[in-house]
Amino acid sequence: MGKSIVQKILEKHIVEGKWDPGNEVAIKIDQTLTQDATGTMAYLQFEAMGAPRVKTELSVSYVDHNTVQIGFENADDHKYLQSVAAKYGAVYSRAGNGICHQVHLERFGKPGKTLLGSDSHNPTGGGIGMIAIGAGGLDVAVAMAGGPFYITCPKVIKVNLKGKLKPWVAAKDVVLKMLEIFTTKGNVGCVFEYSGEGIKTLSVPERATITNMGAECGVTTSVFPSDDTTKAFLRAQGREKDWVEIKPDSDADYFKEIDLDLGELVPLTAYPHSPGNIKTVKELDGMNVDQVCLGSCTNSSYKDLMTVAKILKGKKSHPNVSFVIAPGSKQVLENIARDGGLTDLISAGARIAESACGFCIGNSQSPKTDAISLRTSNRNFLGRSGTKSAQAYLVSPETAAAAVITGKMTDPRDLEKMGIKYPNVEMPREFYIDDSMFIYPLDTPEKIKIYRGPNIGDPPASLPMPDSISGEVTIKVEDQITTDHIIPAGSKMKYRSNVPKYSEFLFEVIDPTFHDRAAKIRDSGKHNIVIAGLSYGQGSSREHAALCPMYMGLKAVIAKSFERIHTANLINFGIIPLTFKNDKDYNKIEQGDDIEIPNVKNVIKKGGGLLVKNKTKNTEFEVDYTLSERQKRIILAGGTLAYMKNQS
Ligand code: MIC
Ligand code: SF4
Repeated sequence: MGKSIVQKILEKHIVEGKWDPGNEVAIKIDQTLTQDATGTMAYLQFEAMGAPRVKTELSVSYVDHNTVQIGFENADDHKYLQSVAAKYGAVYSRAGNGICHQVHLERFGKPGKTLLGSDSHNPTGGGIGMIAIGAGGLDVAVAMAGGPFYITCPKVIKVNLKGKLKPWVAAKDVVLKMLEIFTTKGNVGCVFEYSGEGIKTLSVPERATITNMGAECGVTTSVFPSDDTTKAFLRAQGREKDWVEIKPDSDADYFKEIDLDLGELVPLTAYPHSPGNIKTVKELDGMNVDQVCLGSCTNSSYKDLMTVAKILKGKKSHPNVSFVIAPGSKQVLENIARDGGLTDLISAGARIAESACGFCIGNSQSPKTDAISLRTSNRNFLGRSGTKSAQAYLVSPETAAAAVITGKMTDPRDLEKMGIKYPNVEMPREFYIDDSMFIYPLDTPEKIKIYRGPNIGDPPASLPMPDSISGEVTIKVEDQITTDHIIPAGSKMKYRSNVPKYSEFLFEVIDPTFHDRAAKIRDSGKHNIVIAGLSYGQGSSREHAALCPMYMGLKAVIAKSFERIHTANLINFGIIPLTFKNDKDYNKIEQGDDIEIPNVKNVIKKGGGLLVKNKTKNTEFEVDYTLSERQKRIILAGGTLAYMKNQS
């Protein structure tokens, strides 16, 4: 039986275990990336590990999330990251250079390599034929220190693309269709591998749009082959030498296969408040739009922005629409400027924001109360835009451009009726390249003093697993709780390096009283326990969704199911993820109930079933835990850092 691309790349990187979908394997990581919001903690953890230098082929530290710099906190973090990168051998990408995933694709991504990133949209690198996986900062720190990364060997789903997209239908619509088919739950442990004749019609940035938003389906990653299109992209980036061909064997073995005819797709949108809520744009035709945001790591490439620029050439943005653009990178901004696109966008009334995450993370451009906001980004969770009552719809750049003109949700194909022709934007044969915003590490690390401003604190220590967990259900939540629900980003994100302060915002969007109630329980010597529905911890890789709960004394989450990255983060911080043996037991437990999980330590050590006693209701029920031997040792030690300390 032949091999898929995923199997080919992973087999070359496996250092423990073997290719066996469903079982844990450890892989060698060639490259890492961090961004500032997760990077400060990752580098603090890296420092705590005591490695003298990063041991990967390449580690890049990007600054792209917290670039607003209201107050000293962001600037302190940036300076810390710059000094720590120089000392330990990482490349530093300065604020203004662009969004980590876009920049990495342009300047560093290499087909066939593994890339671990402390950001859930790291799979963007799959567009160039990498196995690019998102993880918590601590896992990335371990990889930087030369340790392997542990994953469940994935089940590979082949997505056979046929035909060609029609004019006005975009790569974004492909991935929105994937979300309609696969939804945002239940794909844990799978990888999407794209294949078929249709891939030839998609450029690398279009492929990257598709792999980027695979994250919303919950798959471990998504990957495209590395072919002549990849080669042309790398040539245009002055990096043809980085190209290698990567394709599956013709008789490769897949877990599942689906066909997707590109020619049959239509413009789609994800309506509030989940990227999995899919409708056609036509269905919402005529809905008034207040804001249009073009950018994010999903849709901010040269092709995306030039397409919108050409559609808007000579037009003006509708008076009711606030239209903002955050270009994906300095390279994108510079190239659209040189090719005239920037002038057309400015002339149409676009508000040009910094090349950074910006609006996508609710860090700026929060829309007005009850606004309808059309965004080319990847997440429309409740409150993520910074305005709780706003309704965010995820769309393609083409659909975004149509709304800029009409002030309404408009199927972009209808622009033809207004005499606007579909602009066929060619990929540049050669990009204008300027790498001056990267700072390369020095060979004299001893000369570098690490900068630590008052915003930089030490990562809090965790406690080992007690004999029994005894505490209270601090909060009971529904299905599909995202890490944005658990700990918000936006304006609060500047406290990422200050865990006690950041913890004040835990579950804020659902229940602002959570923090004070949890503190009371913790300070009375009891444990906090969270009860959740399906797919708990969707969305981002932010380890603060586990680190801050750990700081508040959380020891267990009992859910119907969990998402991959969040599960790993909980384990990394000594919190045990438990699943109901019988989902109906979810209905028998309430916020405020007194809970005991007796003998948890011994059961994890020796094996056997775990029982949860509800002392308030005088009932009990069984729970499951799926932990490898390594994960059991981590949980018992109270988390990865404590475990590593015990080892040395
Ligand atoms: C996101 O899109 O939610 C983020 C902000 O990029 C996060 C990372 C973070 O919270 O710092 C992600 O996707 O992992
Ligand atoms: Fe940045 Fe948004 Fe992409 Fe997250 S999803 S990396 S916040 S642009």
